[in-house]
Amino acid sequence: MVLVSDIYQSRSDNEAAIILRQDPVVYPGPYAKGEFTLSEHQLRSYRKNGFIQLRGLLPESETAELLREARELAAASGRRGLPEAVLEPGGEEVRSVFRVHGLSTVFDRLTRDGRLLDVARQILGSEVYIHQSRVNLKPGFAGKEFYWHSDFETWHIEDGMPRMRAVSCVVLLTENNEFNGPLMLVPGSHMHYISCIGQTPQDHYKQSLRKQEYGVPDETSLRFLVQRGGLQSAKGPAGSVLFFDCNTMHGSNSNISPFPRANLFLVYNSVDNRLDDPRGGLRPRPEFVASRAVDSGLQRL
Ligand code: 6CS
Ligand code: FE
Repeated sequence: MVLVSDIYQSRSDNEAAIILRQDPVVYPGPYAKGEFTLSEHQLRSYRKNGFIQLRGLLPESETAELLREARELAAASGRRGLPEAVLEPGGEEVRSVFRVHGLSTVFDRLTRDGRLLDVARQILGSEVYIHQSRVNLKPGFAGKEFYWHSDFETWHIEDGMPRMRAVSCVVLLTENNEFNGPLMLVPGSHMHYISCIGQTPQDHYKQSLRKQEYGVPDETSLRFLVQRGGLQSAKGPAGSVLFFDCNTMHGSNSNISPFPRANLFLVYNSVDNRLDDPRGGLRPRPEFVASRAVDSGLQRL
């Protein structure tokens, strides 16, 4: 099938463009109230900024266990040369491990934990499944940056995600501070879609997960977003949890401090927003980066 028009067109023209968001930020639905759902006030803040950070959502003892699990997984998958283990550009250190909810029962359970799942369902207004999961390790001295991007731009073009109806849940596994390259977000940026220039090469993910060069917004658009919304960094102690909309512009600096910065990402997508064909004749990315083989929503624990 050839798509004649795509409301979120990108990487198909040689000019950048800014497109207004065509989708709700918070979807009405059957999961608006639950044990761990956000308050009205919190939800309003999420809707306005495109993210919300909850300090101390997970207790220290639990976070320490998750960090241990993440490190073991990184070491084991790096040693075995699994495709899920992505190395730092020009280095040997493990940068990210993907599909952690498939590799570890601890992370699998966490995806169904009410503290996270209630919020994801509340925001997306439906049952949800995991589109992508990963740990970003950003080791001290060696962890390289993640340049500015909207996840949705990549998921729409490279994975065929139809609409903006996914939310990333980030569990801080170590403290994130001003020294170790915390995530930076542009408040309000989720309301604009930055259409990027450049054609995407086949199997782009092999390169982009180490260092992204396509699907990168232009400087004029970034300036526009930051002038409107400013910047915020997601600093906080381990156990804090950040929920951010799939179209929120974000990035992070490299970590030249001695302190490692490890974060777990669970991306929830609505079951009503399952993946289509990628745009521009691209081959679908592998299952460990973009899940297609899920038949039903997550069962809450
Ligand atoms: O390509 C992806 O799906 C990923 N790339 C980045 C830089 N962020 C989100 C996602 O993990
Ligand atoms: Fe991202």
